[in-house]
Amino acid sequence: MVKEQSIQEAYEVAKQRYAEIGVDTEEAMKKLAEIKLSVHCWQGDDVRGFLNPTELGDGLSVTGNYPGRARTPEELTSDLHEALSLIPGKHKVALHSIYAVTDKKKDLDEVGPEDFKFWVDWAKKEGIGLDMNGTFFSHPMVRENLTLSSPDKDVRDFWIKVGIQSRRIANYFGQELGQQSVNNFWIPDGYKDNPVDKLAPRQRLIESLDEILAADEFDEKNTIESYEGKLFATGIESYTVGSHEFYDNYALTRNKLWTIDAGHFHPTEDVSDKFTSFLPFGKGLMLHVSRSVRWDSDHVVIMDDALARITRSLVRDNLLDKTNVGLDFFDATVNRVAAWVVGARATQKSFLQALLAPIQDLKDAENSYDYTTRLVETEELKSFPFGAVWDEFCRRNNVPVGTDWLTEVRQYEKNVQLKRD
Ligand code: RNT
Ligand code: ZN
Repeated sequence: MVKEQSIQEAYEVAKQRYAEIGVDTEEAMKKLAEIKLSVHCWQGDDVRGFLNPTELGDGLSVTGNYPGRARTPEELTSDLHEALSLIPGKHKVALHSIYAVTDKKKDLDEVGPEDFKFWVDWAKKEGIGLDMNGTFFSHPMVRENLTLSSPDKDVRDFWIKVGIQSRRIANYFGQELGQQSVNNFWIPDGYKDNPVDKLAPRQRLIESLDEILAADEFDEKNTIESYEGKLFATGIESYTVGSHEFYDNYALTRNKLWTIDAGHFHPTEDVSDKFTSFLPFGKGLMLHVSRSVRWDSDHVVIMDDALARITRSLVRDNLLDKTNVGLDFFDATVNRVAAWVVGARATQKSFLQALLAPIQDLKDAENSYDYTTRLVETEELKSFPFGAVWDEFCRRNNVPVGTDWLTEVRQYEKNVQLKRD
């Protein structure tokens, strides 16, 4: 157990050190507390859902067989509760159509708000909001890797219904929980080999997406749509219908959000550089904070350079008001609750490190061409005692400090997860 007194003593020293460079640690903690993460439910059960749990496909894959996967709504909410109790602050949980809870035999295009009452009741109990994702994968109606852009009308119509229902569900979340539910659209559509026609699938996708939006008009207070592109996936290497430019333009022209998944770009591309290219024109962003290793591998988020660049850009350029920060990873080689906690806490730590900087001074140096100061100070900041501020933040939020949280996960694993067979 980390001693309360040593946390506070270390914090006082850190507070002094930061004050010397004009940084207010109390202010930084206040700002950090306002950053709500959208914690993805699918890390808990390897993206299977409850509707018709099949193997994941359509370019997505989960590897590993760590014991204790959640198999039912009760197990998944219990695991989520455990994870949320170890992450400081109040957050949101992101769902997918496949997490509908119903006794009736329903297909993916049939689930509606009534099948998410379980989740709304649970979210009310937890005091959190819910985000939504229509599920456009792992279903026999994905024909030859195509859904909303398929040349077959019956295929498109099926998925249009899924999209329409997802909006109704998200609107229900917003209404019931009193906070906007972001409804994210990602579709796997694409070709393994070189297409002859690159235009027609995109035109069909536009028509399908427009049809989904035209079905209902919802108050933006309750829900807004967001669109997530991708570079490629395994089996869909040559052409992705919903590319980044496609959704960037779709979001702009429909006044919706653009989703940037950190794993969906070329490995040398800096995703944080895109925020300030989109936001001066667009309504807002949704992020899927993820970690790609060589490709869109959806590894658990850690404090690496890519994450630091994301959080620094959002903080330094004051973009948090227009950005929804969600997580998206799925690793089945480690305890799944621990995965959530590591990824969420790493994201928060990285935000804190970004907040603990003399941002205006650095901007002034930059604007007066003093690149020497900029270089020296940003480099020095990396070894400032931000960890002591993080520990104090955890202590004040009544969550375990340091690796003490793992002791709790181990207990939970022994008493709950490992008892599942
Ligand atoms: C897939 C996208 C998408 C999914 C989730 C499960 O490449 O990142 O966001 O990971 O919807
Ligand atoms: Zn994603």
